[in-house]
Amino acid sequence: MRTKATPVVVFDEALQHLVADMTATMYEANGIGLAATQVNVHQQIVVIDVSDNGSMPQVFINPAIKVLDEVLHEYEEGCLSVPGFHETVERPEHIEITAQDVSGETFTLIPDGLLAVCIQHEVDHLNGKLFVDYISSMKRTRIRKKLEKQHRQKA
Ligand code: GNR
Ligand code: NI
Repeated sequence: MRTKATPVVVFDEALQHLVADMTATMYEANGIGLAATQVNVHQQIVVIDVSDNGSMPQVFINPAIKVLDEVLHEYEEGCLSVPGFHETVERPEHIEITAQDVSGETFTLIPDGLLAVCIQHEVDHLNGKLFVDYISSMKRTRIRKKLEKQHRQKA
């Protein structure tokens, strides 16, 4: 779960099978996304379906996120790898994602709403990060800043 995924370099039939397996696993688990990391494959592969009826599977291979501005958005996140735990996470709302599809074609899109949240959650998995670390580190930062501010005001 902590291993960093490496880029996919070969776009072959085995990759198509892996993507199909990951998509099935995501649906079986009633998840809206799955990173290869979660099935112990350490390659940069993400599948997502944020549609209401599980009819719009999307594949992101070698995804790269560009944050477009400083606007943050809060969302109550859960994770198949951290069952039973939910916590509000703050992430950039406006991002651009560049990735490759299963045949290696590069595409760019500006996701909104849940897709923007989910893709960031999944890219964290690829980097060996879980949303729980994220919140605790944010909470740590928030507390530290608060303490620093109090300290400054006393001085
Ligand atoms: O199914 C999932 N739901 C979810 C809800 C809010 C934010 C992120 C997610 S992803 C999660 C599936 C999962 O753990 N993917 O890594
Ligand atoms: Ni997750």
